[in-house]
Amino acid sequence: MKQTLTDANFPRTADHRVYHLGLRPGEVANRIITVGSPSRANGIATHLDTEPKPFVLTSERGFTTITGRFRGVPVSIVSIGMGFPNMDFFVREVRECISGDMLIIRLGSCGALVDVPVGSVVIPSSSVAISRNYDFDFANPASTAEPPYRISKPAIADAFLHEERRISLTAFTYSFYSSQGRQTSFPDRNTDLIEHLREGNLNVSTLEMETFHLYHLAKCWSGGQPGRAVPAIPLTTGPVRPATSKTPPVGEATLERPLAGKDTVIRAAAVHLVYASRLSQGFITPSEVNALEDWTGLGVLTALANTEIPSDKLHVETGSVWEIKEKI
Ligand code: R1P
Repeated sequence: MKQTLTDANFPRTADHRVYHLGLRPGEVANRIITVGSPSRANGIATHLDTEPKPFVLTSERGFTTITGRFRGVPVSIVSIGMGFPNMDFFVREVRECISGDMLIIRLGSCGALVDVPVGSVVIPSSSVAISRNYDFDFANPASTAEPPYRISKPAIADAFLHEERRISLTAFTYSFYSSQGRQTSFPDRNTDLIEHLREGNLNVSTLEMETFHLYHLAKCWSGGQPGRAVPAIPLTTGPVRPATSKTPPVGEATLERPLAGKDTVIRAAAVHLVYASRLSQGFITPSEVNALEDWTGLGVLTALANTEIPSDKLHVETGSVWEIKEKI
């Protein structure tokens, strides 16, 4: 930690940078692709416009944000690492840096439980969470009536990306190993987990580690519908209150404005790249990864750019890193 933080409730630096992503208002756009690895983020960023030069920030905690324009539309690409805690940091901290609506698409890798070749693309319309049950005694399974794993109700994607014919269910897991049914040296009591997930009433198609939490938080923000008033947050230093359109540039003068804005939504969807087949045990090759990430990255950028956000639900451009300044 290099800079002094204020406010234990929602830590930020004096210049309004959030604690873990290191961003401040004006550095992250309303439309966002989130990925797991910096190399995927950098590859997608090659499709951004050259003007203005994309802004790049890697935080001390390893989150990388690249913000620029795609065919003139402001977008950010954020690499968050792995797992739901990092998804939680990302959604909550970015929410405090953006006024208006947020469109988020996760472009992530997964393992497939359905019979598709590696390199396939799956668009999940919903996701269930599989969690390790800490009340189960893994060392002495006979001593408890608890199940070793718990499966939640589904969380639903926003309809802006998926289409009816592409409906599939993904399972989000807390571990790459135990709750994805992988066999390691630990007594994880998971040998029948994959079969259970493939059964008719669940019919899970992919396994990964972030989508459920993204869908769940997006729904939690607004119930998926406009109309929810943003509550006041009890911060001693006040939340970052970035400006919306027709307001002064981002900075001290904007800090008295409402956080995020009234009646805003977070719309979330995901695109899953099948890196591993849990049926054939096949794994994608590095050259297939490059081609697949490039093709889907361009597709996701295009989908984001083509999805409308009302002009009064866009973050102000003046003072942002995506502002196009006239050359003198
Ligand atoms: C595990 O290898 C990681 O890959 C998948 C999982 O969800 C987990 O984060 O996604 P990413 O490729 O986006 O990181």
